Amino acid sequence: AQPVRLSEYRVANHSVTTVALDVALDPTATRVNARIDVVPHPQGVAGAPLVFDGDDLVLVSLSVDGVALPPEGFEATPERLTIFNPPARAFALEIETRINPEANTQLMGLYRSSGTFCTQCEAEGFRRITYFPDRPDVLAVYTTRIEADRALAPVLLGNGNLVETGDLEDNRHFAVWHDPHPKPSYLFALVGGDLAHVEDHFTTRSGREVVLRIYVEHGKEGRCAYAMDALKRSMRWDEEVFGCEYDLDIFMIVAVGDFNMGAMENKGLNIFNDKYVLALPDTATDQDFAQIEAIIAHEYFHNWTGNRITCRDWFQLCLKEGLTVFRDQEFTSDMRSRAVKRIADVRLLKSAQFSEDAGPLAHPVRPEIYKEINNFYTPTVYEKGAEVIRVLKVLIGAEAFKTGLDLYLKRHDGDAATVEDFIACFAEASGRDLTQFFLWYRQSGTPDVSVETHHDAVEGTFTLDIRQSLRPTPGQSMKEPMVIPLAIGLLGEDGVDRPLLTDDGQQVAGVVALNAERHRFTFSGHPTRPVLSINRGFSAPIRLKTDLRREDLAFLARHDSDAYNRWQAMQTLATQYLTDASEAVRSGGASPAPDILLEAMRAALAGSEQDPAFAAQVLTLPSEADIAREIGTNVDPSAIFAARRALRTALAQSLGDSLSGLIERLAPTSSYSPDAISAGRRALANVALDLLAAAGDAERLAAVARRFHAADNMTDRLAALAVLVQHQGSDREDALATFEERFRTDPLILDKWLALQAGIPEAGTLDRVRALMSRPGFHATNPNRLRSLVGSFASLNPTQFNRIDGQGYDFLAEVVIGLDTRNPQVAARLLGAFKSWRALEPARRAKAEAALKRVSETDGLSPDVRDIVDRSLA
Ligand code: HT7
Ligand code: ZN
Repeated sequence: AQPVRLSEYRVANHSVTTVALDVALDPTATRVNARIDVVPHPQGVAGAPLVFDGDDLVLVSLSVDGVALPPEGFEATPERLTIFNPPARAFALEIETRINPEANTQLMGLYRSSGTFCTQCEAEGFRRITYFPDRPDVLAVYTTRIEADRALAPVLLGNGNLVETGDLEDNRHFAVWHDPHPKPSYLFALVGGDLAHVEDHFTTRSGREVVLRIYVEHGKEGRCAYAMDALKRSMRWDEEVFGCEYDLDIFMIVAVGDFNMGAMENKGLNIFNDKYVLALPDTATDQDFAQIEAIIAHEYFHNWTGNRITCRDWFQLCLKEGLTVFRDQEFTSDMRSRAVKRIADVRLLKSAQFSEDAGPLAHPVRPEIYKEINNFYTPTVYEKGAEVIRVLKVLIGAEAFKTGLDLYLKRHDGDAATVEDFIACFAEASGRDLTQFFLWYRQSGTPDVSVETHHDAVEGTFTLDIRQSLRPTPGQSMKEPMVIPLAIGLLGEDGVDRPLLTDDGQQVAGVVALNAERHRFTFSGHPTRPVLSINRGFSAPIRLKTDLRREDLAFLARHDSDAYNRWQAMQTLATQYLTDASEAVRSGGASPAPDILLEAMRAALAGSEQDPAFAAQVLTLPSEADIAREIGTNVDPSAIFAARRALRTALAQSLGDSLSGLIERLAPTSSYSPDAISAGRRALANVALDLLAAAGDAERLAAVARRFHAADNMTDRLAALAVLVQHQGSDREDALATFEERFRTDPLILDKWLALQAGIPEAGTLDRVRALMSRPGFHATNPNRLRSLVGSFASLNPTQFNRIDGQGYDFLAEVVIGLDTRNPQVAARLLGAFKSWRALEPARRAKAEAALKRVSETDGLSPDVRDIVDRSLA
């Protein structure tokens, strides 16, 4: 495939004002009649042929203004419709195509999920329904008429408001939906099937009565209450915080079981992976509840940031995704704990995005070239895209940020906008030149920032010498210094923040901004050495190195007024210890003593009941992947695992009594509720349980098994099972069998069971995963099943995916090759698990490279997998 370049953007030669679709649903031969009102674009090339996109389409008929086009007047291939001499005025194009939803295993365009007809059009799926200028800057008003056999599809849903329904001959019926808001084709959706629904209502602040409906498989209606409540809270919050009001008479969510991603924000008709809708205490964990709340909010918030204001082209993807992630993060912070949310977001950013930025798949938040757009729905576009907006907020201040955002929402309503349009609003609101800030969108890679401190007791000054650098990344060998705001504090011996005074005695706010490679900041009024707290709240997405001593980190973990940095200090302390210990395992040297870390953990444990959700984060050690990222090169996953296991054992031995006491005190006194406070208590108890069992003591494991059997909710049941599966010789097989038996008819719940087994850090796991793949109930084409089993194995089980014999890599390559012909999007995502292969030690690196080459040498790869494998090997 030829690359697409941002620099080559041109307006479409033909735009579209209205679309009337008439879709007669049939499992294998759906007929689509599209009447498309076309106008030559005033800025397009006059007299240019009309070229519409297609993908796997069969043309049945074609006419212009009601007159069939002669065969010499056009060319129709499955991928393109070209009309050689279209009228130089507005005209109506009528196109009939025939498609086969049943055979659509890519899950893009119109397909069937457990018998339900549904669509997925982002990014380029509409062209699999009809020929169209399938690009986000072509905005049109859509009317959709859907007809189907009533028994097959009693429910027929489309975008916008329902305007007509009726019966037809032969037990068929129809529905007509009209969406008055001009939209790009990627926001088109329709659904037809035999679905149940739950209904509620919302009155907007200007008095619009909105019907809310969630459609699910029959029998699942009882699992929708939490999602519905999250939707209503999202609608209210968006009005209150961003001034965004809903704009149709109905808002619908449809949950389906076969879905390539999490959910999709189609106008008025969101389609969701059922994993992110269905939840009851007995079927969903606290984490599932939190994710459902966040994803419902995210998709709803797209109604303004994405739908009312859409993207000019796919290079601008972060404009809707980064901003909408920023908005959903703010929502969760308001609904739950801001500090805990920040920690969770930074954990995700570091694990998913920093690793992407450090490897062969690194790309800017706004890419400038792509071959397959589906491969750019990445942590960089989403999570770093949100982070960059947070940097902007810190830089210009909350007030100017709000003014800028209000301006953006007003000025660009109805537009297909660019990142430049967005930033211009903040430049105007703040009166600042944001040219250098724009580098956050253009330069890939994570900035390295190093801080050296110097205390002069005689002068009473404390000096920070700060340096920034940015490593080369694919396609970008030279980098420019970025603007980096660092929130800081200086703590006295009493643990209290001292005033920040410059060397001439002026008090400054708590942020210093870098804009050059080196900076020196001197603070006065420090006869004794203060302890530096820097990058508070993770004010910039950077990799930070400081000269803080371990004692300083332990001090910050106890006293920092910034909760995020209290957590970060403990993480840094543990990461430093674990990187040293991993090196010791590798070299056969003596492991360092973990005394300071043990003491810091003991102190954290002592105060943990004041804020259990926060303490649960503090007591969670860095993951193996976190340590690998810190080590950076020549990584040996087995050594990391051994070092981490030894530390966990030491913690279990040293803190055992305190951990058991804590678990007892946190025992629930009332029935399960998914609220954040109760979830925080469960999280802390389960972190303590996991640590306590780490030494593998038989009695403690037996207690975990009892907890598993006694659990009255999925959070505690799964947490206990997760502990058991990590320990050979425990009751794990028995517990796994009990779980399977109890939930065997519920694939979504069995996904959790699959994921836990895929994560077992033992040599037998690969065989176990293979065996699980071939059990009768495992549908190897369903994305949720694949992600739970294969995705978890490749991404969450470092020792087994990175087996020294290379069999973990071979397995993934084999799955990807097999899946690619059916579902390239999911195959390409799974292949992304190789993203850190170059950081491995030589033996594993060679095996990983061989597996990637095997994929690369496979004939007939999809553009999706070809793109990932080529970039991975480049
Ligand atoms: N905007 C959506 C992203 C998306 C997607 C969703 C489902 C299947 C395929 C997809 N391709 C792109 C979801 C979101 O970010 O809100
Ligand atoms: Zn989104």
